Amino acid sequence: MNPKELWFTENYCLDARFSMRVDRQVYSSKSRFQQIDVYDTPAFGRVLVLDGCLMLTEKDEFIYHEMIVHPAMAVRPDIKKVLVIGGGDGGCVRELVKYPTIEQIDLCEIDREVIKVSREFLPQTSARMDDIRVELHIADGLKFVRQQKNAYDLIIVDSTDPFGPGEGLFTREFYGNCLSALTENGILVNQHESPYYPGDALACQRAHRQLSAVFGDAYVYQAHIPTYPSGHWLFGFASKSGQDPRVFDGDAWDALGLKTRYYNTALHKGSFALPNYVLELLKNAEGMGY
Ligand code: AG3
Repeated sequence: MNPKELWFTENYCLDARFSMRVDRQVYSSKSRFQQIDVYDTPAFGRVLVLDGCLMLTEKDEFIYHEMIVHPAMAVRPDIKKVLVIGGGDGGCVRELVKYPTIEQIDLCEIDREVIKVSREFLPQTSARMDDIRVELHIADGLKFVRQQKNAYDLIIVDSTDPFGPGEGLFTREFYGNCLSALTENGILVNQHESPYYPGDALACQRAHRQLSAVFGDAYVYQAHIPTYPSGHWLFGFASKSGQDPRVFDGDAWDALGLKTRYYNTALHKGSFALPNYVLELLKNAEGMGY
């Protein structure tokens, strides 16, 4: 490696890491909550890194943001009020505003700097934050959701990993408060970590265990996100009415004519078909003692 070259590396575990070459560092600062870095990279475009963990790249963020939003919207096209917890980069909001039927989007982000930096340096992701239906709340999601009762048809937890500011968003208490914050048939979708490297797999199991304990049935679906640890990422889907997210009207969603680059209704169904080792991991999680 040319010693003059600049690289960003994320450690996936003690024995594996992932690197991308950096053209230049665009931003670097420590907020009250975390270290925020933005780089320009030849392979992935501009990238956002929080506390050394890669949050998004311009090249593949569409996969994550489409997959955290559209499955729930296809299952419940009548969703009107949405709460996004985290998500200060605006990627979820960008996908949500594609639905004219959504009336209100509350975004609860703990770190106002993330919103500021995304607005300034990540226009592709943050461009729709100014939509008239979007209201920003700079607050701790854990506390915010505690005060909401029967208020949202959909809650999307677009958090960091379960360390630092994101930790509380993987707890039973938080999921319990989400349950009370949801309307009758309300849905919760969360980013559910990767099943692959041992530390991530454990986080995945914990999330699944807590979510199932609170909601009863909790479903898990997957996507391929090249720049997240192992490239294999999971999402959680739980609803107040125990709705099976594999059963939905695909033609109705297609008839909306929305433009997506990853999500489609055939993939929606397939995304809930999990590899055996992941099924086993999740099954074992349900019996875990914490
Ligand atoms: N939130 C989930 C990112 C987790 C990535 N973890 C990691 N690189 N270790 C992404 C926020 C995008 N709105």
